[in-house]
Amino acid sequence: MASKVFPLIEKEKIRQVTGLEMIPSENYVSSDVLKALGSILTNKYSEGFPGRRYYGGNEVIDEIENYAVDLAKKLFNVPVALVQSYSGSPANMAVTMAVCSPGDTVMGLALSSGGHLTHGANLSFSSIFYKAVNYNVGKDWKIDFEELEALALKHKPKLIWAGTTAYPYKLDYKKFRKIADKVGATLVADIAHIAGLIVGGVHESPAPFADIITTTTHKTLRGPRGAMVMVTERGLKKDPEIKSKIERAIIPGLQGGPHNHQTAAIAVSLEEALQPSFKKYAAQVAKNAAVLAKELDTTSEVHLVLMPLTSYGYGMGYQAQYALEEAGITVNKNTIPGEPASPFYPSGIRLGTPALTTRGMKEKDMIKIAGWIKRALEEIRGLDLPQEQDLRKDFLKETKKKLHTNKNLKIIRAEIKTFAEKFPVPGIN
Ligand code: DSN
Repeated sequence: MASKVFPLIEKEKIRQVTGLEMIPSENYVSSDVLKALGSILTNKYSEGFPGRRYYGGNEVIDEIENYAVDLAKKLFNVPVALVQSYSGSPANMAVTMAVCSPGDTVMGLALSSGGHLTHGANLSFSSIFYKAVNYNVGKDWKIDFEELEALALKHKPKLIWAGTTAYPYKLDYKKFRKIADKVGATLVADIAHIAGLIVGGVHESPAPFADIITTTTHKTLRGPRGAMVMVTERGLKKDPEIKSKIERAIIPGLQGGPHNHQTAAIAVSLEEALQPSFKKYAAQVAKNAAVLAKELDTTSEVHLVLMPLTSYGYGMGYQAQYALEEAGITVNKNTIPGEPASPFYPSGIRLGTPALTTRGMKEKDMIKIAGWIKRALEEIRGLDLPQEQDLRKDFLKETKKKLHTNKNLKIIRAEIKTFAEKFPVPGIN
């Protein structure tokens, strides 16, 4: 029986080729990464670590995992790498579990300032099982290190996260280190968003400053969905047992058998990231983001742009996401620092260039794309979020319908389709 899934995959392929993928945490993997991911390695159980498995038949799996580990150590210049975490959140859980006891204090950038759920956000394990303290960005939208230091001195966290998901600036790891040292905290750099930029030399590496580094493998690093946890020389000195503590947190603490097809695909992507061409890619990602940001009247030092929509009206994030989607541009609504509307109905959008750059787009293309974005956003003027909370859901439903039949957005979509189809998508074209 032919599965109903395959026609749906074909449908999704069309979406990925004819539109512009601008969610900054997304990317297109190579055909080789896809090949490893879709391989028979998914058939095998391998609880444990290379040379120490619970089940037999893992000779080849050991070779693959050891190879991925060696590549990660080389790429990020660290003495320890673990590649079994299923994704970024489980990796961050494993590190928190290895460093802290339940009830200990963890500190991270507030979600509303561009942090991550696992860094101490409400409703996340990181604030349910640990005492979470959040630091913020200041009026300039940059991390307020004075506040961070004051909070650290007051709350004496066991772990400080240096990591972001919606932050368009570079991070100063030295400043984080100084504060962590003042209070004896373990400094963990979550480089999920910027791993590829670090490999490419666009962003400073946290390896000399952090004790532990976590990353997903599927964002700017351009690998399969997955994650890695790494320990630096400094981290090993601070706690020589930290590697086995993290291993125990991964299994039996949080996970069962590793996803071997994923580990193999990570290895393939790390081989690719070690090629000189990856440096060029990373540099182009940042160049593209800087141009895109400038065209949208803001700034970016990395791969993403955080665009406030306050000049278009009140609480315009949803409306912008819907309008852009109709036009063939995929972005996500996002809170902006000092969010004037609500975290659930935010006032900004987050856009990025990693996926577009993989397709070969350059600065001149960003100028065109910014033009389409601005044209599409004109269509949301007057569609302000109602002040009355109980009207919002219905309003957004109606707005979505209205934007779906908007003629100007359809014209933009056709233009974008013609443009986008000129740029191949790895693994599809
Ligand atoms: N979902 C990721 C992102 O989009 O940044 C973070 O986990």
